[in-house]
Amino acid sequence: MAALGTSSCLVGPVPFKDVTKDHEDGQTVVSPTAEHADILSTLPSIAAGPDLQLRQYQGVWLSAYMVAGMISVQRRFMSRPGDVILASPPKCGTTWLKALAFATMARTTYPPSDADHPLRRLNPHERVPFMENQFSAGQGAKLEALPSPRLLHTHMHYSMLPPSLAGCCKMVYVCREPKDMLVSMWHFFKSAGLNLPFPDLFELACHGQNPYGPIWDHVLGYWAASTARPERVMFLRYEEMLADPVSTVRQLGRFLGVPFTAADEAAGSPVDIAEMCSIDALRSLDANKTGINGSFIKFGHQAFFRKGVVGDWVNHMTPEMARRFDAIVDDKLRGSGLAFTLVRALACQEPDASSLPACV
Ligand code: PAP
Repeated sequence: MAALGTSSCLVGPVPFKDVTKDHEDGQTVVSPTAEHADILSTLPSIAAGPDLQLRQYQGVWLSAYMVAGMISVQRRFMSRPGDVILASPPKCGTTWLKALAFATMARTTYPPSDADHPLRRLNPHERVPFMENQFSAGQGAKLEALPSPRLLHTHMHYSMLPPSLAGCCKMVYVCREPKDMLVSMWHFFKSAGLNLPFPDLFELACHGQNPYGPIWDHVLGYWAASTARPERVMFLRYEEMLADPVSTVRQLGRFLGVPFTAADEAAGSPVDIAEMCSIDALRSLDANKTGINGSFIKFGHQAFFRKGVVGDWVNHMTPEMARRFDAIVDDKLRGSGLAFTLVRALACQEPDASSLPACV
């Protein structure tokens, strides 16, 4: 592990867990759910199964716990020049993107060949903090402890971001074919013991009421931002990443201002990073086989590494369900220039990079 001393002399990104453990102060903080109880009590609410109540905040369906964290992000998060924000709807490749972006940005301090690379000893979520979750847990101030450039993550819709963040940070967004996202979400909740039958989750999603939904609003917000300001917002798709992870690593390097040099290429650096971050490599690590993530709902680290394929929805939806959901999504995306049409054809096939033109 790199020597950590005081965080002020570090150059980021550094693993969040390495820094914050020096800043544990045992202080009791007011829970954001209590702090924002007046707002929470006024929000429309629905039950997503017996175990999960969702509130509608700024048009988005969320647990009260997450709403509280997002309000705190909106009011308190101080962005800094150089911050890099990874953004995504849930279950669309966040964990993988965290691993790839960290390994790419920090490769001078932590070469992929390093046996003690943070990726080999920490779960990706312990390296790159989930902002609203930190705030929900009353620990938003810990983000201040991270040296610049900070690498942070959010599931917030683009429209919810504090203006300072949307205005000055580089953002990398990843989305995924929505049916696969839903299936992944269902398995994830199930792994934590939540009772949410798949048909119920599906029905909620058709009405835009799944957790973090409507999914189309999430995707369209970042899509519009990336087309308006491509130098600020990079738009990735999980299926494209799967088809060619090495190209994704190179793209990330260019976008984040740390392009791979000819010497890096000769040394195999992009290939090494892609291999180190592959689902098989990550899921085989002790750090990802054991441990718990999450404060409100607790998820085992292993639950973040399930199948990692395109088209698993065919094992959970009837053709009629798929047609209905596709039609809803197509209708919402119409005219935006973004579609999931080609990705759908890849159901349960190994994706082929040549068959996936960008964002069609
Ligand atoms: P999060 O939003 O809770 O952080 P996220 O990481 O976005 O979850 O999504 C998890 C999905 O990414 C899982 O998909 P599945 O359920 O369809 O299998 C998980 O398997 C997949 N995943 C995790 N790591 C990788 C990886 N290195 N390569 C490819 N897919 C991955």
